[in-house]
Amino acid sequence: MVELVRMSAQAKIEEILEVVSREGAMILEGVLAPVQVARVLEEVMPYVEATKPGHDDFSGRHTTRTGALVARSPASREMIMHPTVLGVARQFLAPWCERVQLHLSQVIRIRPGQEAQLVHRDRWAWGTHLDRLEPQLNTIWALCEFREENGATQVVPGSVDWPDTRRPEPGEICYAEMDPGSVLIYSGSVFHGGGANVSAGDRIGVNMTYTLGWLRQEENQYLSCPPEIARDLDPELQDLIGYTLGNYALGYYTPPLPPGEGPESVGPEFALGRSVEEQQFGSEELYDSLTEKVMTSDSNG
Ligand SMILES: O=C(O)CCC(=O)C(=O)O
Ligand SMILES: [Fe+2]
Repeated sequence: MVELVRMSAQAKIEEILEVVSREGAMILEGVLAPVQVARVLEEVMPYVEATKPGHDDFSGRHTTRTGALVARSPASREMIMHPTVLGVARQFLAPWCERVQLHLSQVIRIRPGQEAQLVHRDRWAWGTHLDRLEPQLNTIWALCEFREENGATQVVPGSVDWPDTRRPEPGEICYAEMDPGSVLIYSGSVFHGGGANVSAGDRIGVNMTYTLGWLRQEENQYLSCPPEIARDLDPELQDLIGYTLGNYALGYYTPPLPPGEGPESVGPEFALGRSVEEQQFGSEELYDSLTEKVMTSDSNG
């Protein structure tokens, strides 16, 4: 029988990375205290209750998906910024980028009667264009008990190297059963999907995912968390949702003001009232990192 590796919240980032790289997924137990879980639920449930179910089989006709969590839920920001989880995301993605960004924030509520979701790879958000790199590191935080009966996430450990066309046999699938406050950590390459809910209650989890700073985000953070809201966030979270350059020449803008009244080509931090030196492109650090890479034969394959 296949099983997911489990570790306590005290596990080291390197230990978690080793398992996620090999198996594609693992469970970190007891990361949030019951009081934190209660705070997240209190903040998000009014939005969740008002959310209509999906319109197709993939999003789930008995599943609700509620986003913009950075803007809506201060408690959920602590999940995104959790030192171990964010540390895993940063290190997992580091070989393929200079900066990491939030890809999406979403409460997924699987309601009674929901059938199992198609087992898939989250990296298919970009189609099948990306090859030879890991574009994504994902989490699903349990806000209630996750059991096979109520739709605990189906996961296929070890499926990271499978061809896109392969589908798992029932015996290759296991279920991310966990208690509230635990978190499933999985890569964009592992096959997984929401489970069927044959119980009488809702399964409520929070999907927070991270991606390379140079890829398009699944949830458009500039619209879900516009500058007037983002300007009051912790600067590290501002950077993480995308209000910084993704690389030396990636993501600058020009405030469209009358002649001479604003700067030319600044980083998005400027839109949040953060002082940025007037600059055409990014920092010296990003320039140096880029020039070093293009000068070495390694990165040119
Ligand atoms: O809710 C879950 O357990 C997983 C959902 C999922 O994999 C997805 O919607 O991409
Ligand atoms: Fe998924």
